Amino acid sequence: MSDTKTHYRTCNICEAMCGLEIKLQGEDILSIKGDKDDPFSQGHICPKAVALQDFYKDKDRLKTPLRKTADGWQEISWDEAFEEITTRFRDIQQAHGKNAVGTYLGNPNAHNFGNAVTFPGFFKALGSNNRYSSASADQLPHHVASNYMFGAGMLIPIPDIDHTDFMLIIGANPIVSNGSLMTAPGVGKRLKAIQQRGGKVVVIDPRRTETARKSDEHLFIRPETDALLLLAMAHTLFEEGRVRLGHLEHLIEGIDQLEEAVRPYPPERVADACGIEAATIRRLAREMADAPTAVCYSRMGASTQSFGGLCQWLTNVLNLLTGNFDKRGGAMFTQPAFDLVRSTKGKPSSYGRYESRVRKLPFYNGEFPVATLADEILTPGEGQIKAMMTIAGNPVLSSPDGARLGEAFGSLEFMVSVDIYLNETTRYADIILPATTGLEVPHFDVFFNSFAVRNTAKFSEPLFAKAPDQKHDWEILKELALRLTGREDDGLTPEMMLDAGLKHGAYGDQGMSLAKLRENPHGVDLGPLQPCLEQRLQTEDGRIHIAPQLHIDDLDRLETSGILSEGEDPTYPFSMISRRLARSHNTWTQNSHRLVKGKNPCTLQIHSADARKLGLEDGQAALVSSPVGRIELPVEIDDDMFEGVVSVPQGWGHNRKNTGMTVAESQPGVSMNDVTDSQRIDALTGNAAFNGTRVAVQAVDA
Ligand SMILES: Nc1nc2c(c(=O)[nH]1)N[C@H]1C(S)=C(S)[C@@H](COP(=O)(O)OP(=O)(O)OC[C@H]3O[C@@H](n4cnc5c(=O)[nH]c(N)nc54)[C@H](O)[C@@H]3O)O[C@H]1N2
Ligand SMILES: Nc1nc2c(c(=O)[nH]1)N[C@H]1C(S)=C(S)[C@@H](COP(=O)(O)OP(=O)(O)OC[C@H]3O[C@@H](n4cnc5c(=O)[nH]c(N)nc54)[C@H](O)[C@@H]3O)O[C@H]1N2
Ligand code: SF4
Ligand SMILES: [Mo]
Repeated sequence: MSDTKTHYRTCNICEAMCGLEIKLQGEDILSIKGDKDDPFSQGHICPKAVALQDFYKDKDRLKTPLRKTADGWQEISWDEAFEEITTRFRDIQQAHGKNAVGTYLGNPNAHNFGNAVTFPGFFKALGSNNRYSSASADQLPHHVASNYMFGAGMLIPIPDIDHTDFMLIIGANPIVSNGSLMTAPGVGKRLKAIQQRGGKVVVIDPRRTETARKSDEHLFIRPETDALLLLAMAHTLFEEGRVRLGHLEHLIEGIDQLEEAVRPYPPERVADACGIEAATIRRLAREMADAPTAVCYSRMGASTQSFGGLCQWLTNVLNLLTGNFDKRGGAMFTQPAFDLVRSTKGKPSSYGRYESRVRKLPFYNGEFPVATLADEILTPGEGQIKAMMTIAGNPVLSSPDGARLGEAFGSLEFMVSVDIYLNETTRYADIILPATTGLEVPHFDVFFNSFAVRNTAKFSEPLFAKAPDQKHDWEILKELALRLTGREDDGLTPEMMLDAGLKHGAYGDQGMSLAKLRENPHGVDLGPLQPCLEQRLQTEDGRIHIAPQLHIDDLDRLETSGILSEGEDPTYPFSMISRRLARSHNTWTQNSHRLVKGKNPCTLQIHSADARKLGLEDGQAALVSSPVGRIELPVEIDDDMFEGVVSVPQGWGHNRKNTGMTVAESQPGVSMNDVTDSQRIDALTGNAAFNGTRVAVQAVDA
């Protein structure tokens, strides 16, 4: 076929950064396949990439700004929309102060470099500290640990999966999620390669996951007890004289305080609470210490829980104590071509600068925890949020007690959403601004290159031109910033800012630039991760703080939480955890027929022994309730669940009224966040504690 074209790009959906090869005839997509010449992903993709064409063509996708009126949604011009938003935001800020306008950023922002480079200017123009994002429903504990241990929240250690001999995976399911804070396309192959070179993979999870099934050893753990396990492993290393700090010894500060802090946690003390035998905990610690190289990697399951801050600190601690930090095969640091880690030396840290008004929660990573957003909107008084802007986020489905957040949005004086759909969150907006997405957007990963298991760089041109009336997210943000400040446009585009960042980055002197990336549409390989922490450390004293006071102090909360002695809760006997599904991404991909066809995947997984006690049969509808709310969903009896624990997919719940996602509404599932509690947080970081939510389960007709 003569007019067949091939386009290369990076998939923007999840963190894996897979290279795509898209064949087209005219405007018609013939195929979407993995790009074998992408130096990083080498041809790997998952089913979601093929659905990029569905999102592009989706008839439900918004293309014109909408205004809510008494007679329903009305299409308006961009100019009208911008004018009304500017006026309303200005008036509200004049009457109630700058912080009266809040913002919420969702996950797709992290996959859009235009947004990343435009946000600083936008936030300056808006001038509000009331910033929230999905980060506090996700990875905030990682940033807090990095800030206090290494001096920069973005300096996150990444498991060197391609060279390790022993990988301990805690609360992550990369076979399904494709990896998180570990950008590793084709992670299945990479895990298998560990085994093929004689290494070992161990998974710690209350569910025998898809990843666990491929590992050498899986250990069930009681939800939220991971900090105890990690403390006991660290205890074992000290007690048995196995601590080896290696090449970082001269940089590590606080080792005595650490030894003191872990002393009260012998494995024998935590074994019952965790559900893992003391001898097994000791063996794990020894295996990690004895392996030529080893890495402990803990993620969502160990982050979105009541002790997420402790877990992420202790994960770094184990990697440091076994001499596996900043070392090939251990936990390493990237040297990305566009570097987000700026020198913070000598500058006051923004961490902990403010406290939230209602619940006094900390301001970390430039924002307050989303678990308290509804409180800030609903609680009257000075500093109350009166208007909101959500940008590529669906917090009504994604935050704890999302239903209450929806009510809070409904009570606002004014709300704006920048989104591609009319959905559970954007339906509360007074104005929705439609952005371009996916195949219409140029792509460069500023965030995920910082979290990748190999240094590479790649820029993708948009495949399809945007329609004359469409706007990119960044154009919307920039226009609002200009109107709010009355400034002239400086003419800077995200591409120019990216180019400047590349030229001034670590590879600038080797000719790195946007032009170079344009010449290499498959991407440029910059090599495996290298030891570099000594140069990249940002702490004031240039040292690694292995025992930050903030984290040490949080051990008191762990001690008094009752987790070590917890008995049965007769009212809410089950512990609910989340899971991800291979064919959906958070809340927004369910409008692709290709992805959601077939049986309803939004099921309650429960062990057969538990189901028997409750008289529940496979496929029967179950009612899951907590003090916050209730959901009904089909039972899936599954002996891959730990007894006493039930699992529900996150990101579902398109069963609300007045949204505009046809396919999603035909197979809506339910939102587990109608049951989760916004008061349940990791008090150290403010991150939402989804996992371990106490629930009751019964047959619907009971
Ligand atoms: N119970 C429970 N809750 C969870 C989790 C869990 O494991 N369990 N996981 C948490 C995690 S890790 C995350 S990251 C959050 C996600 O939480 P959110 O980020 O709030 O949710 P998303 O579904 O990613 O929302 C993306 C929104 O952006 C829109 N969108 C998609 N592409 C674009 C685009 O290109 N431009 C614009 N402007 N909009 C776009 C979509 O329509 C959708 O409204 O959920 C969290 N919530
Ligand atoms: N297909 C698909 N891929 C995705 C996404 C998606 O929605 N769908 N979302 C993307 C996003 S935004 C993110 S942040 C990443 C997340 O990627 P991952 O971190 O891999 O997250 P999950 O797949 O949710 O796996 C978390 C695991 O923790 C376990 N768990 C729950 N509670 C506990 C606990 O208390 N202790 C322990 N040890 N384990 C526990 C769960 O059973 C689950 O297996 O995935 C990304 N990739
Ligand atoms: S694994 Fe993630 S990046 Fe790769 S194709 Fe699937 S959704 Fe896209
Ligand atoms: Mo996430």
